[in-house]
Amino acid sequence: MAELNEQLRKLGEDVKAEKDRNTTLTEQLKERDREAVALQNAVDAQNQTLAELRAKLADDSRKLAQLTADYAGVVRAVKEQKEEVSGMHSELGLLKSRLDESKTEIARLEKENAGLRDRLVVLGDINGDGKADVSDALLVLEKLLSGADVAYTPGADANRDGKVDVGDVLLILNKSLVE
Ligand SMILES: [Ca+2]
Ligand SMILES: [Ca+2]
Repeated sequence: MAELNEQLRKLGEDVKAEKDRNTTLTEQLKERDREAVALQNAVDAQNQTLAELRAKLADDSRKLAQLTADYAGVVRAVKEQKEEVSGMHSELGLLKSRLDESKTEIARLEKENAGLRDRLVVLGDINGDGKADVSDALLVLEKLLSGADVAYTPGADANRDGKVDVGDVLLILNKSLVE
């Protein structure tokens, strides 16, 4: 009977020990669950951060693409402006040489024109009949004697000394006598 009691007591101890072990295991399992939840939360947070980073990267990529396109545009514009400046430069050179040619041509024409004018003016012809004779000499003389200012005309300045005076009258007379 004592032996049976002893066996029962041992069995009771074993059961208690097994219960304790189960309790410990349950606690450990609960702890594992808490850890798993915390881990899952950490993973979720990491995924959130990762998603934000990916979005930022995509945004930065778009900005970079835009900047690259803008830069390419600026490079093209500068190149075009350089070509434009170069074109304007050569056009300017062309215009300058044309201007020089025009100046030369104008000088030549003015000289030619002066020559033509000289040929048109019959020296000593005051009344405009195309020849210098006594009547012209008398006209100049009259004006000189009247004391009036004698207006300078290329025709009246027969000796071409820049003024109209008696010297021109004499020359006109001489010419009219010779012709
Ligand atoms: Ca005349
Ligand atoms: Ca004169």
